Amino acid sequence: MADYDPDNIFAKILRGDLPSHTIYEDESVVAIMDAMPQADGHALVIPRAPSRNLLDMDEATIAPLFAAVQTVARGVKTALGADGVTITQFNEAPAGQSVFHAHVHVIPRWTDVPLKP
Ligand code: DGP
Repeated sequence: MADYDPDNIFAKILRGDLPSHTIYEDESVVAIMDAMPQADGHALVIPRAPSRNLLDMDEATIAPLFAAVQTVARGVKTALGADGVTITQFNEAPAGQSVFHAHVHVIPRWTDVPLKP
């Protein structure tokens, strides 16, 4: 597996070197609005720990990350009156990953509304 690059975009956002719209944070994660949303309210939950993706993630990072994913998913579903929530997470470029700091997509969904391309 390729190495972790500490100058990736999400590492810069976590350090405060780049702006973002934060919707949730705790000691383990920061959740921000996605800059290229596939639906209204599309958020990203980003662990503060420097993992490249789920494949190299420390076990201690996984539980608080997915607890935060549940919190954010419940929050955006309620706040936006969504009918459901899609959770996605990509590992390495062939699987669709484009930013190489681990993150989980939380995408509110409405009946009969497709994702934006
Ligand atoms: P992926 O690596 O394919 O799981 O998706 C990365 C996501 O990150 C993609 O939906 C677009 C989003 N994104 C890329 N650059 C930025 C940025 O600078 N700020 C924010 N908020 N989102 C970004």
